[in-house]
Amino acid sequence: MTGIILALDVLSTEEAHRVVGAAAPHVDAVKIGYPLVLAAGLGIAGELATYGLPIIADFKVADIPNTNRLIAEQVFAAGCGGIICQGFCGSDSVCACVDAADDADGECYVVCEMSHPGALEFLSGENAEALARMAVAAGAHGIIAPATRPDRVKVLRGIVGEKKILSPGVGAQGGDPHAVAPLIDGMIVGRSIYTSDDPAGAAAAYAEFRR
Ligand code: NUP
Repeated sequence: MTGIILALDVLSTEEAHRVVGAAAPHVDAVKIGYPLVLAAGLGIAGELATYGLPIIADFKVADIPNTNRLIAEQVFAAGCGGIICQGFCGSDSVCACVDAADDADGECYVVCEMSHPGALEFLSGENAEALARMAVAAGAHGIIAPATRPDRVKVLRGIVGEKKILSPGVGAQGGDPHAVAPLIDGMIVGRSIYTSDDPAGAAAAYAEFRR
């Protein structure tokens, strides 16, 4: 069983409020990223926080440690409770995000294996497993692993133990929520909720996976 994290990749403040206003009772957190923040500004994080749900910033931060820290500090100051960073820049870059998260009583999640087909070129297999080991050593609060490959989530779970696993890829990307739900802590769902004419109903359809 898992929580539902709404991936809010809509392109305006109005649309963001419309979808979150409808879906909020049926989800456990909201994930924002470049599409919405570039369209609406980072201030949207504070606005959405008023719905009472944790806001996770999916900026897949991937820079040198100093720049990562500056980015993460902005994210937490804006009202986010979590940040997603890439791991492939190395443990010092990840630690910069983890430290900023700890300072803000927030959480940092490290992308280990991505959900799309192209991830199999670089961001899977042994590379993903090394990233997961590093995320644990860096003190990250959790990792991102693909709902499109439950077998890989199982392998990564064996590495990260009790750390949280947030998993995108059900719905529009074709992942089976029943297969992945028992393996994860957060199911990230975007298009199948926010493109629906009835975002509340679409979010409620995932109720069986909430704990
Ligand atoms: O590996 C990843 N796959 C992925 O889809 C890592 C991610 N952070 N995401 C994000 O999850 C993606 O950017 C989008 O915001 C969300 C999935 O949305 P959807 O495919 O359910 O619409």
